[in-house]
Amino acid sequence: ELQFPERLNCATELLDRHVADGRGDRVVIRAPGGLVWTYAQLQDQANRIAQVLVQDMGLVSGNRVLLRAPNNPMLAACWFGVIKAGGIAVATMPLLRAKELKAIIDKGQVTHALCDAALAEELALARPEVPVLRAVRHFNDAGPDGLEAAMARHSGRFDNVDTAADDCCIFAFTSGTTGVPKATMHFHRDVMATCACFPRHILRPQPDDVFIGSPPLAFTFGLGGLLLFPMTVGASTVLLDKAGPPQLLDGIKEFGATTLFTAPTSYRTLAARGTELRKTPLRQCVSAGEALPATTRAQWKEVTGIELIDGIGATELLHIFISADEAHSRPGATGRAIPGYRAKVIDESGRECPPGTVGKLAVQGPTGCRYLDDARQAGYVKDGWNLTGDAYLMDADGYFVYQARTDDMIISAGYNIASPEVEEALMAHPAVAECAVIGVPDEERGQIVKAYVVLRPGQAESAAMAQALQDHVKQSIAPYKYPRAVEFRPSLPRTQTGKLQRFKLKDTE
Ligand code: 3SK
Repeated sequence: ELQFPERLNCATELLDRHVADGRGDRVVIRAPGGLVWTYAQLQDQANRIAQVLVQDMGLVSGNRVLLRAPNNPMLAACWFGVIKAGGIAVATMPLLRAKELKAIIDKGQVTHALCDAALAEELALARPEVPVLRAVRHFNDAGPDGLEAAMARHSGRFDNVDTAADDCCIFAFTSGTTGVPKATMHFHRDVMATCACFPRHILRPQPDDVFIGSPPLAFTFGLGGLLLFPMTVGASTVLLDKAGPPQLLDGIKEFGATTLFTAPTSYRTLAARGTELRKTPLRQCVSAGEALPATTRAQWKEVTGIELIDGIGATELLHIFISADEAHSRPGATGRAIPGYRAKVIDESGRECPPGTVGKLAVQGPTGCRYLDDARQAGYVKDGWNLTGDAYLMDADGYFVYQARTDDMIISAGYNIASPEVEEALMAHPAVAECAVIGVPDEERGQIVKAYVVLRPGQAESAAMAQALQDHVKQSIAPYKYPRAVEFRPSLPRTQTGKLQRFKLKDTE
């Protein structure tokens, strides 16, 4: 079991410790345009920001600070500045609009904000409606009122606030795939526990590794993968403000990245140019955020020679809790519970299912769900186990095989059909670019399987194409799983982190 001292500030452990131990000259962050910061420089910036927060903006320990920026070095410095000052970092997705920012500020009772000048507009629109937000500074702003001007008036030295290990330091908002946002609260010790699990047991990064990826730092997948995990070993990270597949590919080449964090959709697009990656130092590729189809894993291995590291995490548990390293991966399985976590599959009455039986995933470990003032807490944590909302089966060797989100299991004429399995079968058809499968009400069968399909460019939407896709599914998996209805769409609804929002399709039925 992980043990932490009673007093703990995770910025001391992840940032200051490197400088104190003589690693201050190592590079920690690179960004397009040539910006390079060492650990000592990041510490200097974060110390100045902490002083601006405390001395100029009146922050006291426990205040909540909204952070709003694309992934860039100043966002990372602000995150550490808030933590050093004893505040609670409330990082927000860059694409959020005023209405969504207002909901977060209200829910989190956010009193302070540090915002990239390029994204100031929506926050300014929200501000008149959220009087609780009393102090805002903009960064990446050369003006006299910008954060940088205020930072220049302070020294690069700051004694971190003496926080308790179980003082809150992060509110991570999640709308999940259902659309109603919740704030998950995480302590300083949760941050350190996360760093002691997936990176230590699965990724095992080296100090010379260079991390790169697409998830925003506002999504805990990105916060861990692109900031905290490289810093556990004094490695470096590349922060890209735009991180679509073309920018990732260029970034991997330009910065000599070794370690990639992105989602299956992005791996599928990158695979088209994957052979170019064989000439780069890229050696580890982590996939999470949504289920990884076995076809995507196989395709990536074939074009790059690299075995994907799959994982399932949750904002509620901060990061990944089931995974397997390259040597222990099994096609079709996410992996096993990472040391530190326990996982099991339970039935409707909470009893553990025998191996091979589909049920609800339940997880226990050093991190766990604490919603801020939300009745949904009782549904997520039962008898000390976190119910993630995923349907899984566990095999006899303790490997967990994803089936669906529990609300994405379709019951049709008495058959249990997992949406992702049908989607995977459809994705293997050469005409299909993306697809989503849901259950729709049907008088005779209770529900029928319906597929929404985005075709590849040059493919024609027609009844013959729908028939071809249905036949293809019947030949790939048990015929009763084939989509009895097929609808073509130009695109599919996704969250800002790329997760498919099947509920939006269900709402249109
Ligand atoms: O799988 C996810 O959605 C996730 C969420 C938070 C942190 C990490 C991950 C992989």
